[in-house]
This record gives sequence, structure tokens and C-alpha cells, in this order.
Amino acid sequence: MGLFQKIKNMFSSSDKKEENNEVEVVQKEQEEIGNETEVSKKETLKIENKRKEKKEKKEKKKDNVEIYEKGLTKSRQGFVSRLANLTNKYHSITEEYFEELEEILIMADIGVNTVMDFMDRLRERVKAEHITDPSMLKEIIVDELFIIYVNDEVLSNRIHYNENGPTIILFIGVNGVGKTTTIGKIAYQLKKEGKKILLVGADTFRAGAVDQLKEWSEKVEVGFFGKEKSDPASVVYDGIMQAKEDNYDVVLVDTAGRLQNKVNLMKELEKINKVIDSLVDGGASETLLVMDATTGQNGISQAKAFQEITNITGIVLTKLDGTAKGGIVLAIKESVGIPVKYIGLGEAKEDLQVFDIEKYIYGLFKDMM
Ligand SMILES: Nc1nc2c(ncn2[C@@H]2O[C@H](COP(=O)(O)OP(=O)(O)OP(=O)(O)O)[C@@H](O)[C@H]2O)c(=O)[nH]1
Ligand SMILES: [Mg+2]
Repeated sequence: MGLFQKIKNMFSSSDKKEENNEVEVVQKEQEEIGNETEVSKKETLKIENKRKEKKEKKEKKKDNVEIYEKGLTKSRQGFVSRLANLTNKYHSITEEYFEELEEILIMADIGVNTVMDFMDRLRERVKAEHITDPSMLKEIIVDELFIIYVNDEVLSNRIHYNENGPTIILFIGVNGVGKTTTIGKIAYQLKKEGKKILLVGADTFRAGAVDQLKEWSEKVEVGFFGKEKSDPASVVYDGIMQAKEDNYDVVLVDTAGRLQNKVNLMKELEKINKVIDSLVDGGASETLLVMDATTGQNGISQAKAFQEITNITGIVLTKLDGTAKGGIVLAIKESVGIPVKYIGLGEAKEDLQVFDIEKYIYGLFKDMM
């Protein structure tokens, strides 16, 4: 079974049918139980509990897929609907078909090199499998896009935690990409997991930035440390000292991203990292680069520039709800080679998801499935 089918089975409404059937069976059985003995009642209860367990497991898998569906609406109406139209337009696979497909994928921000590789693989498969009908290709297209992302690697979207002290997570990225908002959202999630969170406002460059982070800390009810107009590294120092004193589990550090001055930014990040290294065994656990999905290929160039000045461990891709070009996730993987760990799908505290390639693909292609 291809990936297309697998994902479809995982999330689509056929599951609901199955669930309804199960409910019906249980109801029927319950009616029958009325006439049965105590012993068989117990047996039925056991079966019922097993069913419940199975259902809960399934629901967990489907958990949050609706948020992906909603957040990727624009992309679905954009490039994915163009893809579906293409399949309807052509009755056979011709050179024009390939050219049009290539154009749609490039317009979707997937990245030129990725698209070229993808087209080569697709042409080969069409030839080898003697495919002539474009409607058969849509499954293969989804399969191959997934393969590009996974590419035989074990992708880790997990956040690393420091076992011997507070876990420090640094957030970097240019102005306005959504660093502060992302920190608020992640704090909200981690707090729900039972962790004690401290937000540290080390973006002392822009007026009001520290206050904005403080507001988030109040909104999601977590700790806060920050000082306006101070040296960022010294704020980080004081923040971590407080985290150690008050036994915080995770420290989320907001920084100022002035990429226009690369040398200064590099020096500042080096200084911050030195402070962290001196206070916490193993240093920062994660350095997450926050990227705005609506900036497309520009965002990719920014990511490469940041990669030159510091060690990035993961990417947070924000504002995926605001773009019709959701293909950027694939381009990041191809051209930057860093896993996307979280995606932002809106402005509210709930609108952040740990990145899951299967949910993402379902959210994008569900209308084609
Ligand atoms: N639609 C949408 N908007 C978002 C998302 N993430 C952030 N935003 C919005 O983007 C704007 C900028 O977000 P900030 O968190 O202030 O960005 P920043 O990187 O901290 O910006 P500076 O502090 O100026 O460097 C705000 O209006 C956010 O509400 C998202 O996932 N979706
Ligand atoms: Mg900010």
C-alpha cells in the first residue's frame, strides 16, 4: 500500500464509519445483555473496555489533525487545487502535463532543486510502471513528495531536554517572524505537560519587546524574567540564575534578530551561548530558528545565513495558515537540512503544533484523497 492510501486510512472519514459500526454493535450487544447471566455480562464488559481502548488509541492518532486541516486551507485552495485541476485537465500524460506540473510545484515554494529531482523521479516511475492516466499519478505525486521529506532519515521533531538542570531553548530569527508569539505558544504547551517554565526576554534591542514577552507570560501563566535596555547576555545570565534558584524545568529565551548586521549578531549569540555554557552543563539544549512561511524563498536564504553564524537544531515555521504555498516545508528540508520541529497555524496560544509529516500531508492533500 502506498503512503497516500495509508494516510487516507489513518485520518479520513472511513474511520468514522467504522466507529459508528462499533457503537452499533455495542448497543446491540447491550440490548442482548439484558437477558444474559452475570458471567457473560462481565465478559461483555471486558470486550467493551478493549474496544474503548482501541478507539482512544485511534483518536490520539487523529488528535489535532483538524488543526492541520484548518491551518492549511489556503495552501489547499492554492497549489493543491491547481494540482487536482491539472489531473482533470489532461487525459494522458504528455510533456505539457509534466511542464505544467513542474510550474505548479515551483510556484508552491517547494524549491527549484527539489522540484527537478522530483520531476526526474516521477518521469522514471511513469516509464517503469507504464502509467498513462494522470489520475493514477496523484497518488504517486503525494508518495514522492513524502519521500523527499523523509529521505531515509530518522527525522527528529523532538525537543531535547537537559537532564541535569534547566533546559535552555534559544529562539532566533529576523524581526517579525513570530519568535515572541511562538515562545508564548510553546510555554503554553509545555506547561500543560506539567513543566515549570520561565520566559527570558533577551530582546533588549527593540523597545517594547520585553513587555510583549511579559504579556505572554501572564497570558499563559508562566514565569518571566527580563530587563529593558540591558545587555542581552547579562539578562540571560540573571534569568538562568533565577531559573536555577526557583527550580524551573525549561527556560525559553527570546532574542533580537538583526540579521542586517551579521557580525554583531554572531558575536551576540556567541556571548549568550558562552553564558549558558558557563551556567548549565551541556549548554543550550536547542537553538530554534523561527521562520515565516509567507516569506517563501527569502526565508530559506535567511535560514542559510543564520546557519552560517550559529548551530541551529530545529526550525519553527510560523504563519503556515497565511500562505497558499505550503510546499515550503519540503524546500526547507531540501535546502537547509534542518528538521521542522513546530509549525504555527494561527495567532492564538493553541495554534502551534509539533510538526508531523503525515498530518501535514493529509491537511494538504485531503481533497485529492
Ligand atoms: N497568522 C499567524 N500569525 C502569526 C503566527 N505566528 C506569529 N504571528 C503574528 O506575527 C506577528 C509578529 O509576531 P512576533 O511574535 O511579535 O514576532 P517576533 O519575531 O517576536 O518579532 P520581533 O520581536 O519584532 O523581532 C504578530 O502579529 C503575531 O501574532 C502564525 O503562526 N500565524
Ligand atoms: Mg519579539
